[in-house]
Amino acid sequence: MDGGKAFPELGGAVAPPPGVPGLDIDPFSEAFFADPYPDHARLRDTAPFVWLIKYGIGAIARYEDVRKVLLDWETFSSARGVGMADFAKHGRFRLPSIILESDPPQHTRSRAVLNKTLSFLVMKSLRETFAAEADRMIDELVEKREFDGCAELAEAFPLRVFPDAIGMNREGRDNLLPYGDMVFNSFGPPNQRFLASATRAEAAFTWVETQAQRENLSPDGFGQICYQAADKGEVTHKEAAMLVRAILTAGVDTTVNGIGAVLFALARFPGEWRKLRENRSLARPAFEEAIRFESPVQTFFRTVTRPTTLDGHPLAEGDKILMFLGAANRDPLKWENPDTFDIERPVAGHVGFGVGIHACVGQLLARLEGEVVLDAMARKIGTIEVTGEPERRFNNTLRGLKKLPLRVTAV
Ligand code: OVV
Repeated sequence: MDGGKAFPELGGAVAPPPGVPGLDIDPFSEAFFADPYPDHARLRDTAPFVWLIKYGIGAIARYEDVRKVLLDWETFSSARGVGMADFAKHGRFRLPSIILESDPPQHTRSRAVLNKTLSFLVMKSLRETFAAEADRMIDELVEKREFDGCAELAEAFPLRVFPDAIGMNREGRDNLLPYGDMVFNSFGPPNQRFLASATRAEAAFTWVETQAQRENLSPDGFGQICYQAADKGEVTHKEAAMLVRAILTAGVDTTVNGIGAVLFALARFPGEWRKLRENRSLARPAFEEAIRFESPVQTFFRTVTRPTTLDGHPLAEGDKILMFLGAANRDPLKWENPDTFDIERPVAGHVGFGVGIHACVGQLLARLEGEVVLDAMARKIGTIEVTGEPERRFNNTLRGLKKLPLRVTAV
């Protein structure tokens, strides 16, 4: 592991500051992951700013507050890490990301390059290939009739199209999911879940660094766009490698859980599946609504840079704040029937991709993947049903399944 201490020393029953309600919720426990919604409601209903006693950390779960903090990057910094660990106090377990874990002006330079790398025009160039792969994959699954919606579709599709599109080697692609799983676990507390995933992905550290080098990316993959920007002096060549690392880290587990979310939702809400079959232009809105409904990325932290207040409570420089994106996306003060999956609702403004300068830079890629899969399904599948108990995959940041037994019929 590179840089600093491997695991931060954190947490430990810190009493709330005067006037801030303390809650005994552990948002990084399996009990919470199994059904976060009652606790999300407690977090939202108790007060705008609450205290998580177990970790000694302040938290926000209402839509308006989460949005406000996300938009105010000057007060709520990402540069000391967007996980529970504060880089300034606890060290870091990998080299910081120059996009995720940075503020302007560094962030602005990094972001400009990734905006180009993952632009609308680049996505347009990928669409035909992605759609053809989705068609092929759905044809096979319809033929099979019964399959695991996770392994055989939600994971299989991104793993089929993403590595080729960025221009990766054939070897080592199996590192992508364990590496992402570890990094997304690292944003939570240093619990057993994180330690176990770090052990599993130990070898992936050097692999990801090597894979991000220019000579290991094919000339026609979109990873090269980062290096072309470096040739023009927009970032250094070392930074280009760091930006490719960011795409490799953030680009797979997220889309896997996004596609998993929409499959699971459509299987549980047959009325919505019917609407999609009747009107394929709902493919993109359906994916978007699934991002709101399940919030594959559940939480991120920020670090306070200067004295400020939240709900009237003073915050000091160095305080960490936990933002519940998933709770904000189901806040009844913002959303009508928030717990209903409705592919025709006005879903704009959800914070599943964040908002502000750090809003997901890969969201066009995520939407493209979601859309082509749903479009192929709507043309080829008649009915979808869940045939067995779905199993959750537990991660400190990501919400999703590891198993989703499905049966489909042809149209
Ligand atoms: C959004 C995200 C998640 C995980 C890693 C990164 C970004 C990164 O920049 O490395």
